[in-house]
Formats: sequence, C-alpha cells, structure tokens
Amino acid sequence: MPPTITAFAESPDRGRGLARDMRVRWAFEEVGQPYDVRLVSFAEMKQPAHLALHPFGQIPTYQDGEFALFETGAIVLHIAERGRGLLPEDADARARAIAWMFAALNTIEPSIVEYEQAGQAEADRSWHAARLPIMADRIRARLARLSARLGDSEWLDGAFSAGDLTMVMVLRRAEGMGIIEDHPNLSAYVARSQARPAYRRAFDAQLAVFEAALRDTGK
Ligand code: GTB
Repeated sequence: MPPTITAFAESPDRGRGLARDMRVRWAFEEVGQPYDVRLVSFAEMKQPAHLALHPFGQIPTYQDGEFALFETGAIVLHIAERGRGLLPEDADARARAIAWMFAALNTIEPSIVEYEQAGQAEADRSWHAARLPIMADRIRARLARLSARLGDSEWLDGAFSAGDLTMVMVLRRAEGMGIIEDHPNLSAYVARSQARPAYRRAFDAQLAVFEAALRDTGK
C-alpha cells in the first residue's frame, strides 16, 4: 500500500496549488513514490479521528501503515530521506539543503502568511491600511536577501533539492502581492521549478480534485 496523505475536499485555493498538500504531492512526484490521497472536509478535520493524526486539525497528514506524520516540512523531509533526488548524498550538502527548508518555513514564510492572513482577518480594522506597508516591507527585506543569495544560480545550493521545493512553494504564497516581481531572478526560479515534470504532475493532480468538486457541487 502506498502512503496516504490528506487534502482539502474543497480547497479554498480553487486548484491554484497553494494548499500545503501541493508540497507533499510534489515531493512524492520528485522521488517517484506513488501515493494515495484521502480528501477531508473542514468539519472532518476537527473530528477526533483526524485530530489523532493532526493535533491542530489541519491538512496535510501522512500515513504509511501504522506510521503517521503531520507538518509539511517534516513530511517532505521524510519523503526526501526515503527516496532519491531531493537530498544530496554528501552529508554537508544534505545539511545545507535541510537548512534551506528551515529557512523557507521559518524565515520567509511567516511574513508572507502574516500579510495574507491580515488581508482576511483584519481588513475591516481602522489600522489595517497602516499595517499593510509594514508587513510588505518585512517580506521585501527577506526576498531581497534571498534574491541576492540566489543570484544567477539555477538552485539555492547545487542541484535541485527539498530546500528548493519548499522555498518555491513558500514564494508561491506571495503571488499577487507584487513583491516577487521586484526580483526577476526569483520569478525565473519559481517558473523554472514549475516547469519540472514532477511539479506539473502534482499540480494537475490537485487541480483535478478541485475540478471534480466543482462538477459535484456546482460551486
Ligand atoms: N504548519 C502546517 C504545515 O505546514 O503542515 C500548516 C498546515 C496548514 O496551514 N494547513 C491548512 C489547513 O488545514 C491548509 S494549507 N487549514 C484549515 C484549518 O486550519 O482549519 C494553508 C492554505 C489554505 C488556503 C490557501 N488558499 O486558499 O490559497 C493556501 C494555503
């Protein structure tokens, strides 16, 4: 039996590949590991059966027999460690690739998610307009450093790795904020990643879920 992950039955990203199951799907595709997907509704995610897999009642989760994991970073790392193609053999290079995963999740993603969530949760507050440019500047500062480090390189550290996969998915969360576009090398880095056959397969698979839900519900 292949591992099973969970994903939104009706994803609010409307098939744009922004929900976090996309990161896990892409990792599976890069290492050539078949996987199954169990779709869950928002209500099911908060039920005891799902909470036993994910303490915060979120997607994605990962199950392989009796073994279960939550947190995309941990799941992608697990897939990368058991497959080939997402982590270098050399121990130092491997540690650096993992450092880029942490950098994506810990240094870049929080400011992007904060900006995105503020747009949803605080838009009606009097201070929202004043806070927006402050939050945007935080993202700008991080992406300027990331752009400088990437320079003309194809990937962040040698060959494509789980670090690039994670970073690209985090950068995609900033789409539409008008910030990545300040750095043509970052835009090209994201586009280069999206052209990878494994990315395309993962993207098409999650899009198919959205399109099927659309047909079923007519929403
Ligand atoms: N740190 C955890 C991880 O990386 O696994 C975060 C997991 C997480 O945020 N999961 C979200 C979730 O389950 C889905 S991906 N949310 C439901 C809940 O918390 O009740 C986040 C997401 C949602 C929607 C969009 N979108 O519409 O574009 C993008 C990303």
